[in-house]
Amino acid sequence: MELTRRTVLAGAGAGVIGLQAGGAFAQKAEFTYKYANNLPPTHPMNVRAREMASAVRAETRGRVDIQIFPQNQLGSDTEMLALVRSGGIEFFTLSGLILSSVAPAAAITGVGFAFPNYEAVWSALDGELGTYIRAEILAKADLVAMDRIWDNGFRQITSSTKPIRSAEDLGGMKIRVPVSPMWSSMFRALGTVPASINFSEVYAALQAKTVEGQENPLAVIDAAKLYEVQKYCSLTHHMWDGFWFLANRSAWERLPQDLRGIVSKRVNAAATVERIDIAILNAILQKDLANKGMIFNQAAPDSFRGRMRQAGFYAEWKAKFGSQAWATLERYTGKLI
Ligand code: X2X
Repeated sequence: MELTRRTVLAGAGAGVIGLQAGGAFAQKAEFTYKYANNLPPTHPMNVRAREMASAVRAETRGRVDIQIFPQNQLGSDTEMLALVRSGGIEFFTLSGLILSSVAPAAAITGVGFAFPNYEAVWSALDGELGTYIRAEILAKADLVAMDRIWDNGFRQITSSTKPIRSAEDLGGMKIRVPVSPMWSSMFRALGTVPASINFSEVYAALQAKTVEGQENPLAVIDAAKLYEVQKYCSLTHHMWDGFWFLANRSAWERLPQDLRGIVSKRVNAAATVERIDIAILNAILQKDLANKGMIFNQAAPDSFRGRMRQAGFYAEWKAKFGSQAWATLERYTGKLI
C-alpha cells in the first residue's frame, strides 16, 4: 500500500491512525473474528492460516483481525462445530465427514478408496463435486464454506500392536475413528471395532491403550506426535480427507462486500499453498517418522476394497447419497461399484 500525504491526512482527519512503524495497526479492528481448529500450531494449516491472517490485516488496513485458536483451545470438533453455528466463533476448519452430522452430503469425499490421486481430488473438489457440497453445507448447516478446501491428506493406519498388511489384519482391531457415521461404517465393514473419538482425545486414548490404533495422514501423525504412542504405520491410503474453511453465515454477511472479497481471496490463496505443503510433507515424512521409531509397511488396497464391497459398504452409501451425487463423484474417481 502506498502511503501518501493525502491518505495519511484523510486517516488523521477521520480520527484514525493508520500504519505504525513496523506495520502494526493502531486502531481497534472493526471486525475481530475468531478462527478455531483442531491441529497443532506447527501443522501447515496453522502456519498458512497465520500468514493469511497477517495478509488480511494488511490488506484491510487493520479493519479485519482474524485471531487463531489452534489445537482445540476452544473445544473439541463437536464443540467447535456448535460454536461456529451459534456465532460463538466466526471461522472453523472441519473435515467434511464430521460436518456430515449437519450436512450429510459433505461425507461423500470420504468414500473409501474413491480418489486414486491428488489430481482427481482437486479436479473434483475445485469442480462440480465441490460446488455441490458447498451448496449443501449452506442449505443444511447454514454455514458458508470458502471455495478452496484445505488438504488433510490421504490417510494411513497406525497401531501399537501390529502392522496391517491386508484387511485380515484388521479383524477385531479396536481403532479410533473421528466422530462420523461414514468413518464408523467403513471401519465396521473392514472388520474392526471402531471407537468414535474427537481428535482432542486421540493422543490420550492411544497412550492409555483405550484403542490400539488410529488412522491419519503422515503430516498429522507427525505434528501431533502420535509416533510417541504408536509403533506401526501401514500405508493404506484408504481415503482422502480435507478441511472446509467454514464461516458463520451472519458473521460473514456482516462483513461489507469489499472485506468479504479480501478475506475469501486470502483464505483460498492460503489453502492453495497449504495443499503444496501437505503433498510435500506426506511424501517426505516417512523417513523422519522411521527415524523416530515407527515401522512402516505397504498395504495392498485390493483386500480392503473387496471386504468393503462384500459388506455392502459402497451400495449402502450410494443409496444414502443418492445416485445423482454418486454419479458426480464417479465422474472424477471412476466407477466404484
Ligand atoms: O480427527 C482427525 O483424525 C483429523 C485431525 O484427521 C481430522 O480433523 C479429521
